[in-house]
Amino acid sequence: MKKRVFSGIQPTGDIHIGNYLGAIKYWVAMQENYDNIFCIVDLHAVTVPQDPKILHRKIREVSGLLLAAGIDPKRSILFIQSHVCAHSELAWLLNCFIPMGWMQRMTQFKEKSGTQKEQVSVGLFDYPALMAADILIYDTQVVPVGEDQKQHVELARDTAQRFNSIYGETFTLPEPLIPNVGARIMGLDDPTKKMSKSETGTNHAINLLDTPEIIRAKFARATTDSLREIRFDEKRPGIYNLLTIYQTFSGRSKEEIEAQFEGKGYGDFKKALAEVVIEGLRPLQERYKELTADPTRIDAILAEGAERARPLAAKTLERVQKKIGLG
Ligand code: AQP
Repeated sequence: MKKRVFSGIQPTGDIHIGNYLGAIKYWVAMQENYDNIFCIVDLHAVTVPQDPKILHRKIREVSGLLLAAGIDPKRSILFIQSHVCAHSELAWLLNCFIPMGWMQRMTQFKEKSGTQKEQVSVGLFDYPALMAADILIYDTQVVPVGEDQKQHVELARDTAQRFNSIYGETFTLPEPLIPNVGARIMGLDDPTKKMSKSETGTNHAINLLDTPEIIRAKFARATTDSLREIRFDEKRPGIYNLLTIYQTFSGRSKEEIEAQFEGKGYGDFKKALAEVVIEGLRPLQERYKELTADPTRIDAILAEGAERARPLAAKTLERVQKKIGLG
């Protein structure tokens, strides 16, 4: 029996190389050895205000990018979260078992709500409960995510454990799977901040659909430091982040990269970095163009994915309802 994998991505903003290196790349690689379910989490997206037309378009764009990156609908279930309503229903039930104190410790809520804690939606605060439902409803064992989502996966695991201890064996306990390299790609304009779709700065992120000219210009402007040596030194966040991106796209070791750029300047390194990223993204961009030439194709894949996900989710929900004594 292959282990069950579940992971999701929000259809918000532009998908960037942080999402790719921290998550999507691993989802693609894991397809062979795991039983995979990947989800476009549109219900998570609406925890902050969204323009309906843009959201609808972004759901198709993200789906197209996942398929172009190599998610194979024959081997993996790919679907839109809101098409399987059992996610919301289980989230409600989990809400009734998750202590407020656990939720109040979630760092993503603290970061995203900032100084607006009284104004943001209840949904944003409750985001981890919905994510726990997404994971637990498929008896997930492994959740491949970037570093920023580790705390949420741990909350899902704690919730499963708590529920099981009250009602007996009900949920499978999930484990986060965090990549060794690329788990936390930082912003090009501010390497102390995670690269994020919701950051608006024009030089913050390299997006998967950026043209070669844009990629070259963004890397040329990326923040570094006043030193010269090109070394993997975590105390120098700008150059460290760029070197990590180079490492993941080139597949070379740290030693090989440091030797390659020995005696060279930041300008030369940034040019080489841009080229390796452009070449790395080229096949994905070409496949994306082909796929989106027929807009009905992506919708058909997503509809089929939801058909396959629904009975799996319904089975877990029914099990939970029975344990609680509902109906
Ligand atoms: N900077 C990052 N480095 C490595 N991995 C990252 N991920 C996100 N940013 C980085 C991983 O990408 C997957 C999908 O992310 P998401 O869309 O669910 O939401 P997020 O984690 O909140 O990502 P963003 O880009 O920061 O989006 P917004 O701004 O919309 O919230 C996840 O596995 C995540 O860990």
